[in-house]
Amino acid sequence: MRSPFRPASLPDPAILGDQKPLLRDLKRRKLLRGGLSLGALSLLTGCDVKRPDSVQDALLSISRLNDGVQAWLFDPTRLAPTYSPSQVLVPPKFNAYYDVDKVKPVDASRWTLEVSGLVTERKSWTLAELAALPRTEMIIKHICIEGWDYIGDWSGVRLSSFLELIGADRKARYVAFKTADDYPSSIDMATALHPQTILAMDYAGSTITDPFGFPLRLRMSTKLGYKNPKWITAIEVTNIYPGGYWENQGFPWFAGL
Ligand SMILES: Nc1nc2c(c(=O)[nH]1)N[C@H]1C(S)=C(S)[C@@H](COP(=O)(O)O)O[C@H]1N2
Ligand SMILES: [Mo]
Repeated sequence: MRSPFRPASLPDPAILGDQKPLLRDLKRRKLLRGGLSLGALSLLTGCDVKRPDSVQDALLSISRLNDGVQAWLFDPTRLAPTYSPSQVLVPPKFNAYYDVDKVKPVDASRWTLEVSGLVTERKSWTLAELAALPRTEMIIKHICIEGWDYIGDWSGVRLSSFLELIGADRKARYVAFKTADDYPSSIDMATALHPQTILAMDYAGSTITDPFGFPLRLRMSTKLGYKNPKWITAIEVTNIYPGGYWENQGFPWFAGL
């Protein structure tokens, strides 16, 4: 697997200069924010950004990726395609901002989900309480901005039902997440209320395993992989822009394509 985490050795900025037309095009299509740094670019693909052709490969893969999924143009009322059980990849493909052997499993007996912000029920939830809620299952495609995808079978609690349960102000702008591995994330309220946005606990009929976000992770059909936080520990409903791990480094926040 390509590791997207290459913090060392930032390249000469002149190299990106050669890619100005491509960069401009990606910015125009809102695929990159102004501030996408060279560091973020190298994280994005794991490519060696010291080699100009590889910078171009990276940018082209972002460009192609979007063209392939543009048909899904986000619409809060529209459902994304679903797939059949025979297409599901077991186990799923792993990604994080570090390698799989660095995953720190969450201790379910001590784990709680903290709920805060613009909600009437500001309590913490245990896993048993969450597991007792009605479940929804969906077989959807997971698309990582690095240019790979897989079909996965996720089940858990619809985020819209959970927001209703906690008395969330559904006119608020954002739902923000904190995770056990310091990967803050956030989505717009329309996406949070989308029927294919769930707090997932199971994958392909079994409890999600540690690398894939046990005990609780977000799965949405309408956003790229990096908008789906794993190992969630807190949910906040807010009107203050919360940003996110990759978003703060220049990746598009909406990422719904
Ligand atoms: N907590 C946390 N969630 C995360 C990440 C991460 O590094 N930490 N990586 C994101 C990225 S880039 C992708 S593609 C997906 C990968 O999910 P998977 O391992 O279940 O396929 O998780 C997303 N959620
Ligand atoms: Mo990703």
